[in-house]
Amino acid sequence: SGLEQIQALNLTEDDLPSCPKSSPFLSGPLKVSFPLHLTMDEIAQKNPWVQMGGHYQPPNCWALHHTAVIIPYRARRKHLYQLLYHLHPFLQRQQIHYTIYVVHQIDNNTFNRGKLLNVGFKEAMKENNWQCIYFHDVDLIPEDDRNVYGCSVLPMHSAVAIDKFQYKLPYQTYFGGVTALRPTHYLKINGFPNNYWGWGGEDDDIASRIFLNKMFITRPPAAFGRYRMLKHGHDKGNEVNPKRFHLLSSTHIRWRRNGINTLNYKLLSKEQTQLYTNFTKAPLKYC
Ligand code: UDH
Repeated sequence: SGLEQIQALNLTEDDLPSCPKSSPFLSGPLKVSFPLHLTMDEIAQKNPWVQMGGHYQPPNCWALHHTAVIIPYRARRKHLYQLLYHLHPFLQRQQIHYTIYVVHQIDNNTFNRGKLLNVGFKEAMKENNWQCIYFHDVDLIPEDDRNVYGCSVLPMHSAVAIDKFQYKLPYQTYFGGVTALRPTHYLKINGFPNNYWGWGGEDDDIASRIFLNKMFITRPPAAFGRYRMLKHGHDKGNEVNPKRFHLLSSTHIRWRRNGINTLNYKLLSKEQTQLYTNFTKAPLKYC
Protein backbone atom coordinates (compact mmCIF):
# COMPACT_ATOMS: atom_id res chain seq x y z
CA SER A 1 0.00 0.00 0.00
CA GLY A 2 0.97 3.65 -0.28
CA LEU A 3 1.34 3.87 3.46
CA GLU A 4 3.63 0.84 3.64
CA GLN A 5 5.72 2.44 0.92
CA ILE A 6 6.05 5.62 2.96
CA GLN A 7 7.13 3.59 5.96
CA ALA A 8 9.50 1.35 3.99
CA LEU A 9 11.21 4.33 2.40
CA ASN A 10 11.03 6.31 5.64
CA LEU A 11 9.52 9.24 3.80
CA THR A 12 9.19 12.48 5.73
CA GLU A 13 7.59 15.86 5.40
CA ASP A 14 10.31 16.86 2.91
CA ASP A 15 9.55 14.02 0.51
CA LEU A 16 5.80 14.45 0.11
CA PRO A 17 3.70 17.40 -1.03
CA SER A 18 1.51 18.91 1.68
CA CYS A 19 -2.10 17.79 1.68
CA PRO A 20 -4.47 20.49 0.41
CA LYS A 21 -6.09 22.85 2.94
CA SER A 22 -9.45 21.42 2.10
CA SER A 23 -9.54 17.70 1.36
CA PRO A 24 -11.09 16.80 -2.02
CA PHE A 25 -12.65 13.72 -0.41
CA LEU A 26 -15.06 15.54 1.92
CA SER A 27 -18.75 14.75 1.49
CA GLY A 28 -20.27 17.46 3.73
CA PRO A 29 -23.49 16.42 5.49
CA LEU A 30 -23.60 12.66 6.14
CA LYS A 31 -26.50 10.27 6.43
CA VAL A 32 -25.67 8.56 9.69
CA SER A 33 -27.33 5.24 10.35
CA PHE A 34 -26.47 2.51 12.82
CA PRO A 35 -26.06 -0.95 11.28
CA LEU A 36 -26.94 -3.82 13.61
CA HIS A 37 -24.51 -6.53 14.71
CA LEU A 38 -21.24 -4.84 13.67
CA THR A 39 -18.05 -6.81 14.25
CA MET A 40 -14.47 -5.59 14.47
CA ASP A 41 -13.51 -7.70 11.43
CA GLU A 42 -16.27 -6.16 9.37
CA ILE A 43 -15.21 -2.63 10.33
CA ALA A 44 -11.55 -3.48 9.68
CA GLN A 45 -12.45 -4.84 6.24
CA LYS A 46 -14.12 -1.56 5.38
CA ASN A 47 -10.98 0.32 6.46
CA PRO A 48 -8.08 -1.51 4.82
CA TRP A 49 -5.77 1.52 5.06
CA VAL A 50 -6.01 1.72 8.82
CA GLN A 51 -2.96 0.16 10.44
CA MET A 52 -2.71 -1.93 13.58
CA GLY A 53 -3.44 0.21 16.62
CA GLY A 54 -5.95 2.38 14.73
CA HIS A 55 -3.31 4.42 12.99
CA TYR A 56 -3.59 6.18 9.63
CA GLN A 57 -1.76 8.70 7.53
CA PRO A 58 -2.63 9.77 4.01
CA PRO A 59 -0.50 7.84 1.51
CA ASN A 60 0.13 10.55 -1.06
CA CYS A 61 0.51 13.78 0.86
CA TRP A 62 1.87 15.08 4.14
CA ALA A 63 -1.05 15.69 6.52
CA LEU A 64 -1.69 19.18 7.84
CA HIS A 65 -3.05 17.75 11.10
CA HIS A 66 -1.50 15.17 13.45
CA THR A 67 -4.26 14.19 15.82
CA ALA A 68 -4.71 11.73 18.68
CA VAL A 69 -8.35 10.86 19.30
CA ILE A 70 -8.87 9.78 22.93
CA ILE A 71 -12.03 7.95 23.98
CA PRO A 72 -12.93 7.44 27.68
CA TYR A 73 -14.47 4.03 28.01
CA ARG A 74 -16.16 1.41 30.16
CA ALA A 75 -18.79 -1.16 29.17
CA ARG A 76 -20.08 0.53 26.01
CA ARG A 77 -18.99 -2.03 23.42
CA LYS A 78 -21.83 -1.42 20.97
CA HIS A 79 -21.21 2.31 21.09
CA LEU A 80 -17.50 1.81 20.50
CA TYR A 81 -18.16 -0.30 17.41
CA GLN A 82 -20.53 2.31 16.00
CA LEU A 83 -18.04 5.09 16.65
CA LEU A 84 -15.16 3.20 15.01
CA TYR A 85 -17.40 2.30 12.06
CA HIS A 86 -18.19 5.97 11.42
CA LEU A 87 -15.06 7.75 12.64
CA HIS A 88 -12.38 5.92 10.64
CA PRO A 89 -13.82 6.76 7.20
CA PHE A 90 -14.68 10.28 8.41
CA LEU A 91 -11.08 10.99 9.47
CA GLN A 92 -9.56 9.41 6.37
CA ARG A 93 -11.68 11.61 4.12
CA GLN A 94 -10.21 14.58 5.98
CA GLN A 95 -6.67 13.49 4.97
CA ILE A 96 -5.34 13.78 8.48
CA HIS A 97 -2.72 11.72 10.29
CA TYR A 98 -4.33 10.16 13.35
CA THR A 99 -4.50 7.35 15.87
CA ILE A 100 -7.57 6.35 17.88
CA TYR A 101 -6.86 5.56 21.55
CA VAL A 102 -9.37 4.02 23.94
CA VAL A 103 -8.71 4.51 27.66
CA HIS A 104 -10.46 1.80 29.59
CA GLN A 105 -11.53 1.89 33.22
CA ILE A 106 -12.09 -1.79 34.07
CA ASP A 107 -12.73 -1.59 37.79
CA ASN A 108 -16.22 -1.30 39.29
CA ASN A 109 -15.39 1.94 41.06
CA THR A 110 -17.15 5.15 40.20
CA PHE A 111 -16.33 6.30 36.68
CA ASN A 112 -13.80 9.12 36.38
CA ARG A 113 -13.82 10.62 32.90
CA GLY A 114 -11.39 13.45 33.66
CA LYS A 115 -8.71 11.16 35.05
CA LEU A 116 -9.09 8.71 32.16
CA LEU A 117 -8.59 11.55 29.68
CA ASN A 118 -5.46 12.66 31.52
CA VAL A 119 -4.15 9.07 31.30
CA GLY A 120 -4.99 9.01 27.59
CA PHE A 121 -3.13 12.27 27.02
CA LYS A 122 -0.01 11.08 28.84
CA GLU A 123 0.09 7.71 27.10
CA ALA A 124 -0.70 9.06 23.63
CA MET A 125 2.09 11.64 23.92
CA LYS A 126 4.53 8.83 24.75
CA GLU A 127 3.62 7.21 21.44
CA ASN A 128 3.92 10.22 19.17
CA ASN A 129 4.56 13.93 19.21
CA TRP A 130 0.88 14.71 18.54
CA GLN A 131 0.02 18.30 17.68
CA CYS A 132 -3.65 18.00 18.46
CA ILE A 133 -5.60 15.99 21.04
CA TYR A 134 -9.29 15.23 20.55
CA PHE A 135 -11.25 14.09 23.62
CA HIS A 136 -14.17 12.13 22.24
CA ASP A 137 -17.13 10.59 24.05
CA VAL A 138 -17.90 7.13 22.73
CA ASP A 139 -21.55 7.89 22.00
CA LEU A 140 -21.20 10.89 19.70
CA ILE A 141 -21.25 10.27 15.95
CA PRO A 142 -20.30 13.22 13.74
CA GLU A 143 -22.72 14.11 10.96
CA ASP A 144 -20.63 16.40 8.74
CA ASP A 145 -17.03 15.78 7.69
CA ARG A 146 -16.32 19.48 7.22
CA ASN A 147 -15.90 19.36 11.01
CA VAL A 148 -12.17 18.72 10.56
CA TYR A 149 -10.40 17.10 13.50
CA GLY A 150 -7.37 19.39 13.64
CA CYS A 151 -6.37 22.04 16.17
CA SER A 152 -6.36 25.77 15.67
CA VAL A 153 -4.71 28.30 17.99
CA LEU A 154 -7.70 28.14 20.34
CA PRO A 155 -9.18 25.21 22.29
CA MET A 156 -11.97 23.75 20.20
CA HIS A 157 -15.41 22.62 21.23
CA SER A 158 -16.66 20.47 18.34
CA ALA A 159 -19.92 18.97 19.62
CA VAL A 160 -21.89 22.16 19.09
CA ALA A 161 -25.14 20.71 17.85
CA ILE A 162 -26.19 17.34 19.30
CA ASP A 163 -29.55 15.79 18.37
CA LYS A 164 -30.28 15.05 22.05
CA PHE A 165 -30.15 18.82 22.74
CA GLN A 166 -32.25 19.66 19.67
CA TYR A 167 -29.04 20.55 17.82
CA LYS A 168 -28.42 23.50 20.14
CA LEU A 169 -25.85 24.19 22.84
CA PRO A 170 -27.32 23.11 26.21
CA TYR A 171 -25.66 26.24 27.68
CA GLN A 172 -23.21 28.82 26.37
CA THR A 173 -20.05 27.65 28.18
CA TYR A 174 -20.68 23.93 27.44
CA PHE A 175 -17.34 22.27 26.65
CA GLY A 176 -18.21 18.57 26.69
CA GLY A 177 -18.68 15.64 24.35
CA VAL A 178 -16.01 16.30 21.73
CA THR A 179 -13.27 18.87 22.43
CA ALA A 180 -9.72 19.46 21.23
CA LEU A 181 -6.62 21.19 22.49
CA ARG A 182 -3.03 21.53 21.46
CA PRO A 183 -0.76 19.72 23.94
CA THR A 184 0.89 23.01 24.97
CA HIS A 185 -2.51 24.46 25.90
CA TYR A 186 -3.55 21.29 27.69
CA LEU A 187 -0.38 21.43 29.78
CA LYS A 188 -0.83 25.14 30.41
CA ILE A 189 -4.25 24.56 32.00
CA ASN A 190 -2.92 21.48 33.85
CA GLY A 191 -5.26 19.12 31.97
CA PHE A 192 -8.47 17.78 33.50
CA PRO A 193 -9.11 17.59 37.25
CA ASN A 194 -8.54 14.05 38.60
CA ASN A 195 -11.06 14.23 41.42
CA TYR A 196 -14.47 14.33 39.71
CA TRP A 197 -15.97 10.91 40.45
CA GLY A 198 -19.25 10.12 38.69
CA TRP A 199 -21.28 12.05 36.18
CA GLY A 200 -20.88 15.75 35.54
CA GLY A 201 -18.69 18.74 36.23
CA GLU A 202 -15.28 17.78 34.83
CA ASP A 203 -16.20 19.33 31.46
CA ASP A 204 -17.19 22.61 33.15
CA ASP A 205 -13.98 22.49 35.19
CA ILE A 206 -11.79 22.28 32.09
CA ALA A 207 -13.77 25.12 30.51
CA SER A 208 -13.01 27.22 33.62
CA ARG A 209 -9.35 26.29 33.39
CA ILE A 210 -9.28 27.63 29.85
CA PHE A 211 -10.93 30.92 30.83
CA LEU A 212 -8.74 31.27 33.95
CA ASN A 213 -5.72 31.01 31.64
CA LYS A 214 -7.11 33.83 29.51
CA MET A 215 -7.87 31.65 26.54
CA PHE A 216 -11.12 31.46 24.63
CA ILE A 217 -12.84 28.53 23.05
CA THR A 218 -13.74 28.28 19.41
CA ARG A 219 -16.40 26.20 17.69
CA PRO A 220 -17.09 25.01 14.15
CA PRO A 221 -20.21 26.45 12.49
CA ALA A 222 -23.32 24.71 13.86
CA ALA A 223 -23.93 23.18 10.43
CA PHE A 224 -20.57 21.35 10.67
CA GLY A 225 -20.46 20.53 14.40
CA ARG A 226 -23.49 18.24 14.28
CA TYR A 227 -23.61 14.92 16.14
CA ARG A 228 -26.02 12.09 16.78
CA MET A 229 -25.86 10.70 20.29
CA LEU A 230 -26.24 6.94 20.68
CA LYS A 231 -28.98 6.12 23.15
CA HIS A 232 -28.01 5.06 26.64
CA GLY A 233 -29.50 4.98 30.11
CA HIS A 234 -27.65 6.02 33.22
CA ASP A 235 -24.54 3.82 33.50
CA LYS A 236 -23.96 1.74 36.59
CA GLY A 237 -21.06 3.27 38.48
CA ASN A 238 -21.48 6.71 36.94
CA GLU A 239 -24.04 8.23 39.25
CA VAL A 240 -24.48 12.01 39.19
CA ASN A 241 -21.70 13.53 41.26
CA PRO A 242 -23.37 15.53 44.07
CA LYS A 243 -20.08 17.31 44.84
CA ARG A 244 -19.70 18.78 41.38
CA PHE A 245 -21.02 22.27 42.13
CA HIS A 246 -18.94 22.53 45.26
CA LEU A 247 -15.81 21.46 43.34
CA LEU A 248 -16.59 23.87 40.51
CA SER A 249 -16.81 26.78 42.91
CA SER A 250 -13.11 26.38 43.73
CA THR A 251 -11.58 25.53 40.33
CA HIS A 252 -9.74 28.86 40.43
CA ILE A 253 -7.93 27.74 43.60
CA ARG A 254 -7.37 24.08 42.71
CA TRP A 255 -6.48 24.01 39.03
CA ARG A 256 -2.73 24.40 39.54
CA ARG A 257 -2.42 21.50 41.98
CA ASN A 258 -4.94 19.05 40.61
CA GLY A 259 -4.47 17.86 37.08
CA ILE A 260 -1.89 16.37 34.78
CA ASN A 261 0.89 17.42 37.22
CA THR A 262 -0.62 15.32 40.04
CA LEU A 263 -1.84 12.40 37.92
CA ASN A 264 -1.14 9.08 39.60
CA TYR A 265 -1.98 5.82 37.82
CA LYS A 266 -0.67 2.52 36.59
CA LEU A 267 -1.45 0.88 33.29
CA LEU A 268 -2.64 -2.68 33.46
CA SER A 269 -2.09 -3.21 29.75
CA LYS A 270 -1.63 -1.63 26.39
CA GLU A 271 -2.79 -3.45 23.26
CA GLN A 272 -2.92 -2.64 19.61
CA THR A 273 -6.13 -3.90 18.05
CA GLN A 274 -6.95 -3.57 14.35
CA LEU A 275 -8.90 -0.38 14.85
CA TYR A 276 -7.57 1.31 18.00
CA THR A 277 -4.89 1.28 20.65
CA ASN A 278 -6.27 0.26 24.02
CA PHE A 279 -4.90 1.52 27.33
CA THR A 280 -6.37 -0.21 30.37
CA LYS A 281 -5.92 1.69 33.61
CA ALA A 282 -5.17 -0.49 36.61
CA PRO A 283 -7.91 -0.67 39.27
CA LEU A 284 -7.80 2.13 41.78
CA LYS A 285 -6.30 0.10 44.64
CA TYR A 286 -3.10 -0.29 42.60
CA CYS A 287 -2.55 3.40 41.97
N1 UDH B 1 -18.52 6.47 29.70
C1 UDH B 1 -18.34 5.09 29.51
N2 UDH B 1 -18.90 4.21 30.39
C2 UDH B 1 -19.63 4.63 31.45
C3 UDH B 1 -19.81 6.02 31.64
C4 UDH B 1 -19.26 6.92 30.75
O1 UDH B 1 -17.69 4.67 28.56
O2 UDH B 1 -20.10 3.77 32.22
C5 UDH B 1 -17.83 7.42 28.79
C6 UDH B 1 -18.36 7.39 27.38
O3 UDH B 1 -17.35 7.75 26.49
C7 UDH B 1 -19.43 8.46 27.45
C8 UDH B 1 -18.71 9.51 28.30
O4 UDH B 1 -17.99 8.76 29.25
O5 UDH B 1 -19.79 8.93 26.19
C9 UDH B 1 -19.63 10.53 28.96
O6 UDH B 1 -20.62 9.91 29.78
P1 UDH B 1 -22.17 9.99 29.47
O7 UDH B 1 -22.41 9.42 28.10
O8 UDH B 1 -22.92 9.37 30.60
O9 UDH B 1 -22.45 11.53 29.42
P2 UDH B 1 -23.75 12.16 28.76
O10 UDH B 1 -24.09 11.49 27.49
O11 UDH B 1 -23.20 13.62 28.48
O12 UDH B 1 -24.83 12.17 29.78
C10 UDH B 1 -24.03 14.64 28.25
C11 UDH B 1 -23.42 15.83 28.95
C12 UDH B 1 -24.28 17.07 28.92
C13 UDH B 1 -24.35 17.82 30.21
C14 UDH B 1 -23.06 18.46 30.61
C15 UDH B 1 -22.98 18.82 32.06
N3 UDH B 1 -21.77 19.49 32.37
